[in-house]
Amino acid sequence: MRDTDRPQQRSNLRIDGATLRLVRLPLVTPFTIATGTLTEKVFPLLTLRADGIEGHAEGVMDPLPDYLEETVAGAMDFLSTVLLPQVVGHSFANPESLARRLAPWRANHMAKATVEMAFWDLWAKSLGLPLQTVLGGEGDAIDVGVSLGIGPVTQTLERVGAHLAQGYKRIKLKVKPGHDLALLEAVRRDFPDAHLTVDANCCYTLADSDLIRRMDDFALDYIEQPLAWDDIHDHATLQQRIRTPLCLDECIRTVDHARKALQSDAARVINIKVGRSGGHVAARQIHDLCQAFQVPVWCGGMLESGIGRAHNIHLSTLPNFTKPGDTSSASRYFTRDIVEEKLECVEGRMPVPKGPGIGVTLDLDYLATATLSTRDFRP
Ligand code: OSB
Ligand code: MG
Repeated sequence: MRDTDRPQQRSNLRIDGATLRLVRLPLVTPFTIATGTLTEKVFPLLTLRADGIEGHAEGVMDPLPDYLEETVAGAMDFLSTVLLPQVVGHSFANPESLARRLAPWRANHMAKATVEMAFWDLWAKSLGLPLQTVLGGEGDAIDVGVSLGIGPVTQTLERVGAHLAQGYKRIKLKVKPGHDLALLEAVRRDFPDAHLTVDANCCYTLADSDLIRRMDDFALDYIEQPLAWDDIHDHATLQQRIRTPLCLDECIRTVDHARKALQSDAARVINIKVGRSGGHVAARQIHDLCQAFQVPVWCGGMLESGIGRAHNIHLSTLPNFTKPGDTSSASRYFTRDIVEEKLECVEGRMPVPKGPGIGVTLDLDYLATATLSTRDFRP
């Protein structure tokens, strides 16, 4: 076929402006995991513009490098001085070409994801299609569970019961040394049939193998990220010592991490977080690779506002997201969200926001009260 015979292609999208905000939202309930307690959610919120259309995304890094190595302050600087000048004023045919522009820099997957995801929203809107459609997903709603932070066992029992009664399809319990087997015994005794998992956020080592093996007695769907954030090899060793499937979270920041985990049997389930993995291009590649290995995936969360939550929901409609994700009702996290649409579950199912792109719109009045700083970028 000669070039001139090809059907007319829509021209590239030229990013003609960007706004980077730093936003702070108080959390309804403090969230405690093995590495510490969060009482508020502070995050970069990025808007990219083209032809009068806006695309949005948020960064999932924490103020301190206690989940992974990226930080809010570091990301704000990297976005402002390096990433945004590289895309504002430039044209991209599709999200893949934008992702290639960001690829040369090492790591910083969360900061890169912020830009890449905002472009996906922009691009889907320019095509008049929902994000899920351009990603290759389908369906009106997704299955979800909840992630319960560390707290007194009696309080956790109440929270498990309340969330099961609301229809959530899986309960994930945060654990840490000294807050593990007794908690599991109590929860399993009261809820013999619940889909239960634990998430250790990297707080054990191979020296704890015997303790972790005792978790086999509680019929857990999987054990999430028990060992170090950067140690796929030790997880493979641990999987040989236990029956319960391992699920990796922190370890999976790139497609290559996923490949190595799958090839070495270090993960029989993978938690995909688009905001942790450089964006939707990589998240979808991880999804596809897991599918080839017949390894199920689910969509994790980082206590996102409605912007990141909407991205997660759309991604979760891809076919290999066969386990319930962490994308639960926004009202569990915030008394008021920064988007107009209510992202609330019905019987353990989260509806997919309708309309082009991510399908949610900023509540600019409330956002103004939650914004700590704003910076505009022009070509
Ligand atoms: O490990 O999945 C995790 C929250 C913050 C940082 C890490 C994790 C989590 C969660 C909560 O488990 C997920 C959510 O409810 O958004
Ligand atoms: Mg986790």
